Amino acid sequence: MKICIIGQGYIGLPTAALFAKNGCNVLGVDIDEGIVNNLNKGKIHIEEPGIGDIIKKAVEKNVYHASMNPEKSDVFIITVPTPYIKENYSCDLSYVIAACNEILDYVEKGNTIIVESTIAPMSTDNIIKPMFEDKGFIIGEDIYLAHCPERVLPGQIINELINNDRIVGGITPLCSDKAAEVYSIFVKGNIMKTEAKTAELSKCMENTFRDVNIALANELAKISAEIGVNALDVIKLANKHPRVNIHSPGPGVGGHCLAIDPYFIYALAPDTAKIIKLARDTNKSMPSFVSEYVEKILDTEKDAKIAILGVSYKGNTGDTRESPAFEIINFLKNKYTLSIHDPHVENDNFESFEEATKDASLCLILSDHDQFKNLDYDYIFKNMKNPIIFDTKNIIEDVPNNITLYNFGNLYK
Ligand code: SAJ
Repeated sequence: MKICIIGQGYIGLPTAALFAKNGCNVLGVDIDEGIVNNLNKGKIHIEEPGIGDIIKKAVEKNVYHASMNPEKSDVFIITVPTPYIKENYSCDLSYVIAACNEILDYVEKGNTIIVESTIAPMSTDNIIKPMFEDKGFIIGEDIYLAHCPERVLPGQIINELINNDRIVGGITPLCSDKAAEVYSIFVKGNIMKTEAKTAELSKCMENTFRDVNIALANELAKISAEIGVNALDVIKLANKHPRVNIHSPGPGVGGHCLAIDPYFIYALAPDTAKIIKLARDTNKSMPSFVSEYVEKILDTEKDAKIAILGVSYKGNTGDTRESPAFEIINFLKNKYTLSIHDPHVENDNFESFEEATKDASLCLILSDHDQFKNLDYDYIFKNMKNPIIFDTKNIIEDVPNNITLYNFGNLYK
């Protein structure tokens, strides 16, 4: 089976890798020439365990190659980004539409077309389906169209692509059957067939569920700071209830999914989606909440140096999309000297851990990288001007007596 995957990013590339590993001939299409050239040499551009080896072997065996243009294939899968439009919060389908236009000349009778990108409910029915109908195809008879959202967690993509249950939302039942056949090539989880619009809303709601729950945890952190209670203890204790699972407060919600997908629902029903919007607003307020506490912690020390530890939104990855760290940096950069260190993100302006912490009055942890979980406290004590740590990711349990630790458990101090 020949599979053409448009978009070789965080989802498209691992998906391509698994199809290539499981007997398919895969063409990975991307608009970035540098990425395409590197992929054809077996070099990947994302930090994700397991993918590099599979792609390298697939290139050697000639079952994977990358290109800037699609080719005739049995299956086309679209995995391009879907940002939101800032003015009205609606789903920006421009990359998906461009990808559909790109493949239109290559689609033939019998082909299956799958959109994996997260899209607002009704997008497949109202916008994507007509594009193929205008070309003369009858959906469900000539070609098969489905929305099949991915549900994988970066850092564990290979395992989750194989083992997670998969939603397959066809325009017709036959479209669902055809898409399910495609995923059965490597998916070991259940493949659940439904309508496209149900698949679309399910995916958006999964991420909204998490965003709303994180907002609740963030609200708890703010309430606790206000009334003088340890929020982290509250979470630990409340979560001993068998049906309670309060999430973790943090510096804000990053990534290309949780920080965006809830808006797709809000844009469709703004008067009704009240909790969804409030949760977004609460999570978006966390960078300023954290920055205000930094000012309180540093009190009178106006030109202090702060070591920013981590800018990626997710621990142990270099993924900085929608990371709240940048907003915090923007808040603080005019008042303090900032020195940024992130072992997973390449940036000429970033510094080593040693340089960043030298003479700093505060270590501000904004990413939950393993490197920050067990810091060398003796070194920090000697290297910093004032050995104070503000851990916004709840990753440090305890510190020696000569170090001051702030987290969401003691902001009222
Ligand atoms: N976060 C908190 N508190 C928490 C949990 C997370 O503040 O208790 C923050 C993280 O620090 C991060 C953000 O939320 O900034 C999002 O991180 P995440 O690890 O929860 O999720 P993503 O965005 O990397 O991946 C999500 C996943 N969806 C769900 O867990 C419902 C993933 O399964 C989806 O495939 C992915 O979105 C996607 O592509 O939609």
